[in-house]
Amino acid sequence: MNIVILTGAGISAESGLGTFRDKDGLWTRYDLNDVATPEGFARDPALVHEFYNARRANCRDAAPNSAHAALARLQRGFAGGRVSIVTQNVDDLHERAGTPEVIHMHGELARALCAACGHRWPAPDVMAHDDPCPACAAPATRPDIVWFGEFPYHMDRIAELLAACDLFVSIGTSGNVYPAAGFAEEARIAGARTLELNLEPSEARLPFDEARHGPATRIVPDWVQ
Ligand code: BV8
Repeated sequence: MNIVILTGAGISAESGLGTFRDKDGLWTRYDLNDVATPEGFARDPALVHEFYNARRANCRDAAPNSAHAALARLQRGFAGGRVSIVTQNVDDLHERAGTPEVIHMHGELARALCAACGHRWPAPDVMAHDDPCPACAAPATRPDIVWFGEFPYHMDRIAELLAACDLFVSIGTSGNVYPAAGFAEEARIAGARTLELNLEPSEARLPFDEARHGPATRIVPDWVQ
C-alpha cells in the first residue's frame, strides 16, 4: 500500500511556529507580496531576509510535536508498503522528529541559495543579501524558499508518487496554495482514498473521503497508532 502524506503549517502550529492564514497568522502581519515573491525580494531584500531570519530563529527554538513524531514512526515502521511525506513547510521539524525522508516542495529555512549561480549551502542563522556565495562569491544570497510565482521543487517525483497512491492524507493545510492544493484530486484520479486531518474543514475544492478535525497532536497520533 502506498501512502502519500501532505503536511502544511498546521502540523507545526502546536510547536509554536506560526501558520499563515489563521487569525494571527503570518500573512496577517506581513504582506506576502513583500516577503514571499521574487518581486518583493528584488524590491527589498533586507526585509525578506529579516522575515526569514526571524522564522529561522523561531524554528531553532521550537521542538517537533507528537504529530511529527507519529509520522516519523509511521514512515520508519510501516510494513505494509511505502509512506512518502511531502511538506509545504520550510521548517525542519519532520527531520528533527526522526523522519528518514522528507520532500520539501517549498524549500527549507535551513538552506541558502545563490541567485547568481544556483549554488546551495547550509543557511547561517542570520542571512543578508550581500553575503558572498561560497561558490561564485557573488553578493546574491537568498533563502532557498519557493516563493509565489516560482516553480515548486520535486514536482516530477511528487507526480510519480500521486500516480501510484492508494491513500492520500492531508494534514494541517488550508488547501489555499497550488499546486499542493490540487494533490488530493490527482490522488483521487489515480484511485486513492483521501483523508483530511485538520483543525477544521479546509478550503479544498472537493471533499475528502474521510475527514477528522481537531489539533494535530491528538488526531495524527490517533490515526497513526
Ligand atoms: C506555482 C513560501 C507554477 C515559503 C509559500 C499568479 C501568479 C503565479 C502563480 C499563481 C498566481 N495565482 C495563483 C498562483 C498559484 C500560486 C497560488 O497558489 N497562490 C494562491 C495564494 C492562490 N502558487 C504558486 O505561485 C506556486 N508556484 O504555481 O508555479 C506551477 C504551477 C503548477 C505546477 C507547478 C508550478 C508556489 C507556491 C509556494 C509559495 N510559497 N510560502 C514560506 O514562506 O513558508 S506558500 C505558503 O502557503 C507556505 O509555503 C505554506 O506552506 C503554504 C500553504 O499554507 P498552509 O500550510 O496550508 O498554511 P495555512 O496557514 O494556509 O493553513 C494552516 C492550516 O492548518 C489551516 O487549515 C488550519 O485550520 C490548520 N491548523 C492550524 N492549527 C492546527 C491546524 N491543524 C491541525 N492542528 C493544529 N493545531
